[in-house]
This record gives sequence, structure tokens and C-alpha cells, in this order.
Amino acid sequence: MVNVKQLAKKEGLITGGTFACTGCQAIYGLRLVGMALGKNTVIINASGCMTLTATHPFTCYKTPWLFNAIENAASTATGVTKGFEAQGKKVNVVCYAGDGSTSEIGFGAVSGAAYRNDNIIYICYNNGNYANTGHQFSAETPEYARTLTSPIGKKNKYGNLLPRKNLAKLMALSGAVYSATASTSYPHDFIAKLQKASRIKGFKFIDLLTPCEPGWLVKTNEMFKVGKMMVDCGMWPIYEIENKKVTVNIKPAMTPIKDVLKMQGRFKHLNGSMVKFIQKKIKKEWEIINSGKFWESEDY
Ligand SMILES: Cc1ncc(C[n+]2csc(CCOP(=O)(O)OP(=O)(O)O)c2C)c(N)n1
Ligand code: SF4
Ligand SMILES: [Mg+2]
Repeated sequence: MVNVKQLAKKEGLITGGTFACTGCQAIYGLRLVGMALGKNTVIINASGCMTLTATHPFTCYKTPWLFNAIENAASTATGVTKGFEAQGKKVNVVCYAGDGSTSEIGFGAVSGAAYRNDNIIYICYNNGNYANTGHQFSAETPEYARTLTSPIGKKNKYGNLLPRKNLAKLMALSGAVYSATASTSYPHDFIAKLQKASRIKGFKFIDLLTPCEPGWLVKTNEMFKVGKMMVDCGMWPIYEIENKKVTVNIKPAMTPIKDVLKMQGRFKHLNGSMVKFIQKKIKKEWEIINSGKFWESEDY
């Protein structure tokens, strides 16, 4: 368990003032990465919103930062980690890539690194959309959310009709020695997972929920709260998988999902019966998880 007093003394390894939106949870996630892992860390980034936080000649990071095309952050990380291994150096090689990059455009590279069990901590900061290019649908957009490319209209009243890819499970099955989900709204859990990952050799994966103000259409002052409520209502399960053994780290209070959906403009079109339908679905998934059949459940 992370010690709060010790944590408060840790440096975030990130300066104040970045080009990220106010309240952006993806940049807050990077602050937590710095607090958890310290200066002996190299960050490999894939094209996305976080890229704009370090554009030559400016950077807000006190750690090395390598920008990559959206497809290949994991491949670059493999090269970097192999280079350190050849020199006998132990450095935290961290990939910080968005959900569009991880689940779709760069999926081959991520899956290859997991398959080879390369010594990387791969974090997918998951805001459920291609934020940097205007909030298009990604394979991580939740079902029934509206995005720029899954708009609400006469032909489609429900937005995105596809369930999201379950990345933490996929990575565990692809060979990750450690695969977990986390939320920036539960920082202690995320930090503990990062510190655990840094002690394990091989490919480690964390699917990190990072609310996005213009993508989710949430009030700036509710960004932290919305991430917490997504966990508390059961929509974002928090768990870890080590060698196929699953541990649920936060048991959700199963608060009504209507409260968290109401906070997000991307779900504004959903009527009462749709909300009930989704609520039933989440309840059912948790019944499956709680009965010990984790691998048969779907994340929402
Ligand atoms: C091959 C390729 N396709 C599309 C783009 C354009 N592009 C740049 S950033 C971005 C969004 C990435 O989304 P995600 O990985 O979810 O990160 P986020 O923007 O949400 O931070 C896209 C589509 C690109 N750079 N390269
Ligand atoms: S668009 Fe979303 S992910 Fe991008 S900087 Fe703003 S809040 Fe962060
Ligand atoms: Mg994204």
C-alpha cells in the first residue's frame, strides 16, 4: 500500500503549465507516473494529445521523452529497453499511449511487445476517443456514447453500437506478465500498480481511465469526480491479472449509473429505458465477476 505522507513529498517530474486542457486526466496520469517511478524513467509517447505537451523546444517533463508515430511507440520502447539491457542499466521504460493508438492503429506493435515479453511498462491512457483529432470513435469508446464519428441522428439514436475492446484481458492473453486496469481518480491504486510493475521483469500493461473534458463533455471541476464515479458504479472495473490469476482491487459500491451518465454530455441522448438497459448489463457483468467467472465477463 502506498504511504500518503511519503507520497506527498514526491516530485511529480512535470512542471506547471502545459498545453493540455484544464482538468485533463491524461496529463495528471503522467504526474502520477513521475511520483511513482521517479527520475530513473524514460517515457515513450505515441501521437496523441500528450504529444503537444512536449514539442521542441519546449517540454514540461524532467524525464527523457521520446515522441513516436501513433503506430510504433511499443516498438521504439523495445529498442530502448534492449539498449539499456545491453548496457547493464536498469531504467523504467514507460510507454504512454492513447486508446486509439493502443487498441487500433498501434495494436500490432503493442501485441508484439507483449508476445515477446519485452521489459516495458505500457500505459494506455484511455479517454475513449481519438481526442487530439477532434474526438472520433475508437475501439475504446463505450457502447452508446456519442462521438464525432458516431453522432446522434435520425438513423442512429444511440451513438456507438460496438462494445469496447477489453485491453487488459487482451494483453494478459497476449503474454503480459502483469496486466491491470486503473483510474486517475484512484491515484493510490495506480501508483501501487506502477511500483509493482517496476519490480517485475517483462511486459506490464495498465489500462488507465483518463476522463477528457471536451470528449466526454464534462464540467472541468467534475473531471476527477467523474472518473471516480465510473469506478464506483461498476462501469470501469479495477483489477489486475498476474499469470492469469485475477484480483479485483476495488469492489465497486454499485452506485446507480444514471448519476455518472448525467454528468457526461456524450450520453445525453440516452432515455430512461436505455439507462435501465445499460444498468442491467453492468449488474449482470458484476454477477459474473463475483461468481468467479471473470474470464466470461465483458468490461462495459
Ligand atoms: C497513421 C496515423 N493515422 C492518424 C493520425 C492522426 N492522429 C494523430 S493524434 C490522433 C489521435 C490519437 O488518439 P489516441 O491514441 O486515443 O490519443 P488521444 O488523442 O486521445 O490523446 C490521430 C488519429 C496519425 N498521426 N497517424
Ligand atoms: S482533449 Fe482530452 S485528452 Fe486531450 S488534452 Fe484535452 S482533456 Fe486531455
Ligand atoms: Mg484517446
